[in-house]
Amino acid sequence: MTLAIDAVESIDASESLLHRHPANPILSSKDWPYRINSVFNAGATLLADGSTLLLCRVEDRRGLSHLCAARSANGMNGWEIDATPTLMPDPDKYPEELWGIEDPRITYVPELKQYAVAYTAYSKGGPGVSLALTTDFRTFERYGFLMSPDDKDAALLPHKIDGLWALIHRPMTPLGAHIWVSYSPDLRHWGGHRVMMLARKGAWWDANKIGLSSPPIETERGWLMLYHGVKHTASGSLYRVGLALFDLLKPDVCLLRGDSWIFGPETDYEHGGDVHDVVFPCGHTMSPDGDTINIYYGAGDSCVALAQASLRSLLTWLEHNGKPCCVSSY
Ligand code: BMA
Repeated sequence: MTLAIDAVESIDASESLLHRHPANPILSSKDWPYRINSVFNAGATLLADGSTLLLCRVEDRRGLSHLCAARSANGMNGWEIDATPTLMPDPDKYPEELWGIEDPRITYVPELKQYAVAYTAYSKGGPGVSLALTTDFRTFERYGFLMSPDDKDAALLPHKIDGLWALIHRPMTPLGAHIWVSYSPDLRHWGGHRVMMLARKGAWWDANKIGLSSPPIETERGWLMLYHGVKHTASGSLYRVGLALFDLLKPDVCLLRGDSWIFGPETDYEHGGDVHDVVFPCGHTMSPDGDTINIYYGAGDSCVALAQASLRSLLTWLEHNGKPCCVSSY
């Protein structure tokens, strides 16, 4: 009995882990300097001067997406949005970008002194993972398809592990959509594929389909990952966010995984929009206090919103509520 009550209390505590910004949604189509349908699923990073850059997925009025940068001194308001698209699909040179580019995740890579942007390229054969490097979010060096379709929800880890770059991604397989990690000596040739975490089955909130949210956060305890889970219901898909922790040196080893989600659609802008009931973080920044994480998420596939969390509280919650999870065979 006591155990059951404890479990309920710890699940309730999760509701206060992420705090929505009162000015939400912080960016929507009406803010855009040119005519668009929607803006959502933004990658995020701090620039050298401490300002925040969001690389937003913008859907045009044909239904195809490109990326556009918005910059702000405090990461909350006063956004300066590029007057024209920042990174357009380039299907003549990169045929995999035929139907647009989506859902960027940004990692600053000190060894390269560049930002690595992993994004979804929507090819005729389905979505795959592409990479571009940039120093200024004005010019980009494209690496093309890293992972062939169907694959998405990718981010590069910020440094090599055992001499190899590591990319987290989410291939679709006949056995489900699970989170994997792959390795490369040069960012071009990828191998050593390992499953990091499996989608659960049945009624779970993260059954059948999971994917990385924003790039993992390196902590002393391990790589802290926010991930999305998709529940298929009679009225459509329900996107929520959960927490897991992975070994720093062996990222395919899941040290802890929480059972309950920590963030899900609750407000009008999350329940409504072009796609109902979606919260979809693709980026975060760390505040100067070293503890407050600013999590930028797409809401309802229609706008960008901000929620803040304490890194220490996320880790504490996971230590109390998480269990080791093992991928015994795949
Ligand atoms: C996922 C991705 C996201 C989108 C979400 C909800 O599969 O395509 O870009 O936000 O679905 O529609």
